[in-house]
Amino acid sequence: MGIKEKLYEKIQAHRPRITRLYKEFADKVIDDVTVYKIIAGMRGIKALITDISYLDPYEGIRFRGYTIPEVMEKLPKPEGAEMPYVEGHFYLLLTGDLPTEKDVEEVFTEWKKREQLPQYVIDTLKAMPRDTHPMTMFAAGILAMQRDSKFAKWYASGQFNKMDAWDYMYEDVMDLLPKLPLLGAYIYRMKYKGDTHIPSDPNLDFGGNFAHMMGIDKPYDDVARMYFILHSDHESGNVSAHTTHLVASALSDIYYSYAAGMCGLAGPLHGLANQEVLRWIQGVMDKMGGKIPTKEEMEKFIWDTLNSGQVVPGFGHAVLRKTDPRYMAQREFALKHLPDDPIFKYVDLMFQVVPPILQQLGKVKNPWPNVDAHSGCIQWHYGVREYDFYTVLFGIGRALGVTANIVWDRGLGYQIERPKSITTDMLEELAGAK
Ligand code: AMX
Repeated sequence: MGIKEKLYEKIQAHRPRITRLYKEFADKVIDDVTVYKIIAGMRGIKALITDISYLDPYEGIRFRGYTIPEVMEKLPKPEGAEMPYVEGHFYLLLTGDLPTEKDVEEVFTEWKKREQLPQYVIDTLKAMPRDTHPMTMFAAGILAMQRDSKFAKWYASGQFNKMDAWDYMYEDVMDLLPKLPLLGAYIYRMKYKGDTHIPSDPNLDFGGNFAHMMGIDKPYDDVARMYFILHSDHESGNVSAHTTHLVASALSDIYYSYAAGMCGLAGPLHGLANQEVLRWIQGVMDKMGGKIPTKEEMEKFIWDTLNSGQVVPGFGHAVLRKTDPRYMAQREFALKHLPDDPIFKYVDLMFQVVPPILQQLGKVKNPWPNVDAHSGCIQWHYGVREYDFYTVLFGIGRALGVTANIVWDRGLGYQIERPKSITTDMLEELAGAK
């Protein structure tokens, strides 16, 4: 059975569960909304459904029920590669089933047919000033492709019906995803490599082809596969996933929705944290004259940062309460491939020194490192040293989860999102503060 048929079968099997919940249990209370949750950005309110991934505070992310080590072990890999096919990971996210080699081959072939970047996207990028932020270029490139949306054309033709909407969303997603490595690599080489470009290789997979078009040798192909898989999804309340879902709930197509999500990812509290970590480490390196600090010296740098009112970047998390398994996956890779890299030595030292200090503060809910404590270090090692570009890498990975999500949103007929807002007066009254 092909991926689309399998998806349809799964959607049809799932629909009665949502219909039953909606009809028979509509009034059941699931969560409390406190004043804290309202003011703290709707923090933690159980108000979204997604089956693509689930974030357990102590265990970290599970993609379709599988932990990161399980995903890395169970998904098919290109010959000689350490990391799995991104194509296979998308199959898992979309259908919920582990792919066979044949399933991976199908996604690979389908994506190769659809990967070409339209000339008008290249023209759009070229028309932008070269000092435009790469995330602005990335979002603009995606948005420009909206003219080719099959979902939007179908809607405009007057034939829209809720039951078939997933089909057109799926087609748009399959058109968009394979273009993203080309778009990312094009932006990178246009901005930072003198506008010299390396054509896509028809024989290379999503991650391998990205490394090839970036112009970086092995094992950067495995770095790319790992990076895209690790960043693919983190359930649906984070800014990029939620924004994509929200915009799509207005029946906007994938191009509008995902471009909006990318604008959210570009914010410093979301996708930019990885570059902050590198900046912090390099600041310390400058002060140390390139030497690796002792444990005591590192402790002093951490306290200096805290005492000057700053946070230690790469540590803590809004939901997680243990070391991020996405951090651990990258740490394992670094221990194997770059154990002597000076930046890795700093990252490693921080792993030992920071958590006990943050614990001493007493207020930090999660003293452990998050994914961003590691990502920049590996990119830097392989020569991607332009910090601004790191969020584009994050964005390419994030596309895998958020697009799978909105195909399912249309499949299950989720409605337009419309929470209610109230005034401060009303909140004070409801809280008994008046
Ligand atoms: N260093 C110093 N203080 C920290 C800290 C850190 N790494 N993490 C949390 N704290 C402080 C908070 O600033 C807060 O202090 P306050 O009460 O004086 O304002 C207190 O501990 C309680 O915060 P929390 O409930 O533990 O965290 P949060 O949910 O409010 O914030 C996060 C989570 C990630 C923003 C925060 O841990 C942080 O700023 N970390 C450093 C930046 C970072 O690594 N961001 C990347 C996050 C991953 C991602 O989404 N990409």
